[in-house]
Amino acid sequence: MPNLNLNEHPHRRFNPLTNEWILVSPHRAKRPWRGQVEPPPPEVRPAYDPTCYLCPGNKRVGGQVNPVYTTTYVFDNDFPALLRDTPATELADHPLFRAQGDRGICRVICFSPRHDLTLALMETADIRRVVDTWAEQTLDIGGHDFIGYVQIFENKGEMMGCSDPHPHGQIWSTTWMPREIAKEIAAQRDYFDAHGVTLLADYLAEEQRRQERIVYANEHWTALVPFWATWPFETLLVSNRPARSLPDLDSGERDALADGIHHLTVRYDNLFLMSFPYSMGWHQQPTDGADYPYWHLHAHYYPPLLRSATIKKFMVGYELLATPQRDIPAEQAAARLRDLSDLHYSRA
Ligand code: H2U
Ligand code: ZN
Repeated sequence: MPNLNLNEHPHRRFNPLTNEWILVSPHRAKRPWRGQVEPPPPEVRPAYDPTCYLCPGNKRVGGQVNPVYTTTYVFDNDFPALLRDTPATELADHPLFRAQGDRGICRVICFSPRHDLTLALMETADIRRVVDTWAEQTLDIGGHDFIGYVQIFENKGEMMGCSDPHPHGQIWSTTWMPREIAKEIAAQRDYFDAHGVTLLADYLAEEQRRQERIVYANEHWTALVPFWATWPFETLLVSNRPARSLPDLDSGERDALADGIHHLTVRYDNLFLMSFPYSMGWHQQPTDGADYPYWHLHAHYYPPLLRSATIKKFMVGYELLATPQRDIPAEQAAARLRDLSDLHYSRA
């Protein structure tokens, strides 16, 4: 038997953060593919849009009016997925029909007053304001006794279901640990118990040694395509120090994070010469008051595009029914992102 070649042979890779396997089929990346697709014409947006419900001074769908804000602005979601005062009672009259009332706080964060910007186009000093707001909101929402986990995220682009191009993100928080967090708690705890260091600290050290999947790094942050990436251009943004949460970060680490977000999102836009869609979000230690020495702060970026501005990776039959699958190996995706310019294509 010849040795396994990860660039040629179908194989599976293990995701140690979730304890799940994914299927990689590198030989299929060579399969025929018709034609080059032209990037869509650049979307020109005004700095202020009178019909946008997130622009400063405008009326939201729920009837509230935004202040004439000049920096990052947060408001309570007018259509929250969770409410603060739901009865917490459990319906457990049959083990196969369980339900539990849940409570939470949901907010919307406008990254900038400018309707026409995205994180990729914002000044690094303004991205730093977003980082500070994420940290403040984690403390504020997580400070409520009934909140166990604060999930910060951004849906970007129509393809990811984003409802308004005005740059914004969201926060949903719950009393309980959501599914992905529960998986990462178990995996990071078991690793820390066995090795005495965080799983991501050991992983980062090994990625720094191998230099195959790192897209961008600065003094405090590393952006890489994880060995076990599922989406074609998925990345993980990890703090070099095992900080547990955004509020833990000192000023230098926050500036470096803003720099990391800038460089990663510019490269994403430069990949297919478009405002690159993705869902991203932070995984930080829960806020239920327990101790999480094993938690290592990181963000996941999940972009849906595969080959061009319009051709996306479908997570369909096999992925839904069996296990996620990808074609281009993580190393090739990382090399493509790494080799892109640091200068946004619209400014080049
Ligand atoms: P997206 O990030 O997926 O675009 O969602 C925007 C959120 O903004 C969505 O949760 C909220 C919606 O409930 N929203 C308001 O709170 N007020 C509004 O006037 C419109 C949208
Ligand atoms: Zn707007």
